[in-house]
Amino acid sequence: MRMSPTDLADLSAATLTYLMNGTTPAGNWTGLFRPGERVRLRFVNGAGNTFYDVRIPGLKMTVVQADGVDVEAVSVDEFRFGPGETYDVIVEPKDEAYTIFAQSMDRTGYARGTLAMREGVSAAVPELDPAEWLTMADMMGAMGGGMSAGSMDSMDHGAMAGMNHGAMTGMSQGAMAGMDHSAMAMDHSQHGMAMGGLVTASQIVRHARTEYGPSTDMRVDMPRTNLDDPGIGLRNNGRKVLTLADLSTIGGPMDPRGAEREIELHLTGNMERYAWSVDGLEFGRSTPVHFNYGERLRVILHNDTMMTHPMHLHGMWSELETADGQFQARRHTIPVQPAQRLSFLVTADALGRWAWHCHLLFHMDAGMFREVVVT
Ligand SMILES: [Cu+2]
Repeated sequence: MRMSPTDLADLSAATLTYLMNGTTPAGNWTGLFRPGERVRLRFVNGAGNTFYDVRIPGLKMTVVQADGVDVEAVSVDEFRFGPGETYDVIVEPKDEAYTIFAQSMDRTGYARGTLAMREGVSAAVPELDPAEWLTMADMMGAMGGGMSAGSMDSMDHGAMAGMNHGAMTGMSQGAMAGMDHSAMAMDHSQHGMAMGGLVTASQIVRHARTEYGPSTDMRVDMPRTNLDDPGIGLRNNGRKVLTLADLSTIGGPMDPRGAEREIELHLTGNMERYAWSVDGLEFGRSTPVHFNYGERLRVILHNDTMMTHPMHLHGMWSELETADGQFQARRHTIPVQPAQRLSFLVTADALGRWAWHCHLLFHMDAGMFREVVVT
């Protein structure tokens, strides 16, 4: 947990200018529509390293495709997407102009354009939402969803020496209700509270270097498995925000077979070193993952970090399922949230060597990348 709860993105607007179709917010890219038209907008996150939260104030967006695959229509006010992800939405504009607003996940800036009946008109541009700090659920998974402030009093304050109590005020109080005291038993001999000021807990075990190596500084032993969390900064904003649980690919899975085999991989990192890896191994130290040609397999991704990683498997579809194995959606890029564990089925129908990586390119470049070989 050696990570700041405000560490929401690798790069901010201090470094980046956010663009829509290559145009700055001031440049105001404008798409035209005729009165009465229904308009299909294809949003492609072509950023190198930025998650965007997209909305068009005044318009409902009906999501009809994810990653180019038809889904059951779902009406939302907003969606979050990471590099590589694609959403198609249908809107029915009635006013003269609407702002297409895509704020970065860390709330330091935005890309912006206009949907208008004619050139030269624009609508109000919203303020950036306040940045929310990562919560217990983001950092500790399932157990993080159950802490109460009162329970904090019963903890050994000695173990909390050095903790920045001010940091607690930034945490979600809702997320702290109903903590299981038994689960909170802390191994005081192991946890040093060296990080930026939040409580530690039993299910985050910092493994010895001999076990996980210098590329991994934390592990989540009780991950979240629900798919209906819109993510940090979007949970209680009064808008209907798309989640993975809302996606249902029309026609169901491409292959009716259940999984014949399972592969589990952990998404790992070390925030102090800025290291990103899979199972604690950067690409350069890893060996390929092997799929048997023609097999149907379940891939389990377990995020041991506090960032969301849009995981992109080349060559074959990733068919996302719920925690109890119900088919959800066919994707080529699946965002895995902090402390989340999810799974998808793959039919290994493409012989050869394929890339599989986090689509945040700084993470990919640092080593959160594996080769898949299908033979
Ligand atoms: Cu990543």
